[in-house]
Amino acid sequence: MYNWGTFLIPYKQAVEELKIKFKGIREQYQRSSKHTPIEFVTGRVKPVASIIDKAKRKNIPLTRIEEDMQDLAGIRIVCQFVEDINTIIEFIRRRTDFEIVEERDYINQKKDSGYRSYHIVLKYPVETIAGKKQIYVELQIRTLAMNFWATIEHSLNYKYSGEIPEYFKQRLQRAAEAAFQLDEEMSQIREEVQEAQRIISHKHDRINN
Ligand code: 0O2
Ligand code: 0O2
Repeated sequence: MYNWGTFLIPYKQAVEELKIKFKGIREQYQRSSKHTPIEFVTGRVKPVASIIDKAKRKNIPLTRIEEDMQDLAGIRIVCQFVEDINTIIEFIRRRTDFEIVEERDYINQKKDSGYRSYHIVLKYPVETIAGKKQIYVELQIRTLAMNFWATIEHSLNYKYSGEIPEYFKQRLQRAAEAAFQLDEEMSQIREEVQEAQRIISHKHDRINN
C-alpha cells in the first residue's frame, strides 16, 4: 500500500510556503496603497483520488508520478485585470527562490473548452529531514472572470464525469467568450477612470499653483 500521507508532505509544505509568499506580496501592495495585482491566493495538494484518476487516464505509473504529474502542488493567483497577469508573470520571472520549468499561455491560446489562464510550472526547493527536495508546483494565474468561468465549468464537468453534452459545451464556450469580453470592458473602464483622474488632478494642481 502506497504511503500517500508521507509522499505528499513536501507538496503540502510547498503549497503553504508559496501561499504565504504570495499573500505577503498582496499585503505589501495593500499597505503601500498601490493597486494590488493579486486579488487572492488559494492553494491545494491534489486529492489522492484525483491523482490516481489522472495517473490512470494518462498512463502514468505510480513510480513516475513525482516527475510526470506536475500539478500535485497547485497555487492559484487570481487578479482583477488581465494586465495584472503580466505584472505577476514578470514578478515571478525575477524571483530567485524557485526555477521556472515551463509556461503555458492559455490566455492567448485558449483551450478548446474555452478555458483561459496562464500556467507556470516551477521547481521549488523544500527542506525536508532528508535534505533539500526539488518538487514541481503548478501556478495558475487568472482574472476573477476567468476564475468564475473555470470554477463553474469544473463543477459542471464533474457532475457529468467529464462527458458534458455537446450542446452545453458550446454554451460554455460562449460563456467563456462573454467572461473574456467582461475582462476587456473592465480594463477599458479602468483606463478611462485613470485618465479622468489624471485630468482632474492636473486641473487641481493648476488651481492651487
Ligand atoms: P482574506 O482575508 O479573506 O483575503 P487559506 O490558507 O485557508 O487562507 P486556502 O485553503 O488555500 O487558503 O483557500 P481558501 O480558503 O479557499 O481561500 C483562500 C483565500 O482566498 C481566502 O482568503 C478566501 O477568502 C479567498 N477567496 C476565495 N474565493 C474568493 C473569491 O471568489 N473572491 C475573493 N475576493 N476572495 C476569495 P484569506 O487568505 O483567508 O484571507
Ligand atoms: P484540478 O486539480 O481538478 O484542477 P491535463 O491535466 O491533461 O488537462 P496538463 O498538461 O497536466 O493537462 O496541465 P494543464 O492543461 O496545463 O493544466 C491542467 C489544469 O488546468 C487542470 O487541472 C485544471 O485545474 C485546469 N484546466 C485545464 N483545462 C481546463 C478546463 O477546460 N476547464 C477548467 N475548469 N479547468 C481547466 P486538473 O487536472 O483538472 O485538476
